[in-house]
This record gives sequence, C-alpha cells and structure tokens, in this order.
Amino acid sequence: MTYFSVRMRANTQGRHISGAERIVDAAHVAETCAQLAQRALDHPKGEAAQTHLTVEALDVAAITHADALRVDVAECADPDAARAVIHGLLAPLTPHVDALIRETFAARDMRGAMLVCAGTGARLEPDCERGVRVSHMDTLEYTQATGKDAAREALVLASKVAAHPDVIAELCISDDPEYTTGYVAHAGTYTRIPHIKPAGSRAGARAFLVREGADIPALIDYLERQPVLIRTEAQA
Ligand code: PML
Ligand code: MG
Repeated sequence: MTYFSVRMRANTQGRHISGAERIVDAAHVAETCAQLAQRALDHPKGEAAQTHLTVEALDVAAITHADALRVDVAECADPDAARAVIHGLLAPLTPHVDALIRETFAARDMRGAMLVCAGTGARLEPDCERGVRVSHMDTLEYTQATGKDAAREALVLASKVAAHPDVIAELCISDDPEYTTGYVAHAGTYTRIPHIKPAGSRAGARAFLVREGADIPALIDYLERQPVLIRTEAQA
C-alpha cells in the first residue's frame, strides 16, 4: 500500500498560527486535506491568512515503527504546582533545568522545538527562532480525526521523538492560548500536566533535552524527515 504524508502549516503575516499532519493511505488523502485546511481557519490564535498543504508519497520501505509512550497524569491544581512537577521530573536529567523551563515558557510562536544540550544547556538547533519541526508521524492504524485532537497528536509526536536514542526528555507547553495541559516525556512515560499555564496565555513551546555529543544533523534529519508510525495500546 502507498502511504502519503499530508501536512498543513498556516500563518498570518509570517506569524505561525497552526501546523498539523497525518500519514494516510490514498483513500484518505482528500478528506485529510479538507480537515487540515479547516483547522487552520478555526484556530484559536485566529483565522490563518495563508495555509499551505503538502501531499507527499512515502517510500514504504523507509517507514519505521515505534511504540507509544505510557500515559500518566500528574495531579496539579495550578501553574505553580505544574512547575514543581516539571522541575521534579527534569532536574535529575540536567543541571540546566531552571533555564530550560524558563526558556520554554518564554518562547512564542515557534514553528518547531528547541534542542537543548543536557550537559551544557546550549541551544543546538540552527535557527533558534524557528526551532526544529517534528514531522512525518502518525498512528499505525488510521484514526478518524475531525478537528484538533491535541492529546492524541502530542502522544504520537512525543513517541516519535522519544524513540531516538539521543533524546533524553521533552517538555511541551501548547502555544494554543486555550489549551492548558502540557506534558513531560521521559523514560517511556508521557506525563500529562494539567494547568501548566493560565488560560489565555500565549506562552508555549517544545524543548527536547539532548544527550551531549549527539550527532545533531542526524537527529534533525530523523525528527524532520523520517516517517514513523506509532503503535498505540489499542494496536498492541
Ligand atoms: C500542542 O498544542 O501542539 C501541544 C498539545 C499538548 C497536549 C497535551 C495533552 O493533552 O496530553
Ligand atoms: Mg500548535
């Protein structure tokens, strides 16, 4: 069977509004294009002025598979409690945890994720305003998605990222002002963190904590271009 990567990115006067993508078979390409185009118009950051859709046939032999992370939920009543959970999860992994958390909350409208060296705290991506956009991933079995399904999509993305041996952990705060659940992914677990930011906040970004000495061009190539299908629990 032929698979297609269907990708949408939308902006208004250069400001990133929305991006989403699927990997689907030929029978689902048209409806996926329609759903993603509609999403760019419905985004809480505003109706996008420009929407770009890409449909790309994939080499089936190049597609790899990975297991979904295990999902856990932290008990957090407010953003202070959420920060304490994030700190508790990431502090054992890097001496630069405070800067990592501060920078992730300070970022705005990035298309992609920050790459942060666990050993030095340095940013590793070539364009720090844009970040590295994780692409070419979906669940192994086709799942019907009518609108934005943030939790499902984030689990798929985080599972692809975590499958790379040079990524130690991920911190994610949605840049959607109305979406206040974020997560930390580490050691096979995706910990959902409610109330990570106040409703209405424009804060939001992803940061990947990367092993010191990692081959960064190879890691970026994997994150941006390697097609990966994720086995979820239902498919195991
Ligand atoms: C995003 O908006 O891209 C990030 C969504 C984070 C989802 C967290 C969750 O609900 O599990
Ligand atoms: Mg987003």
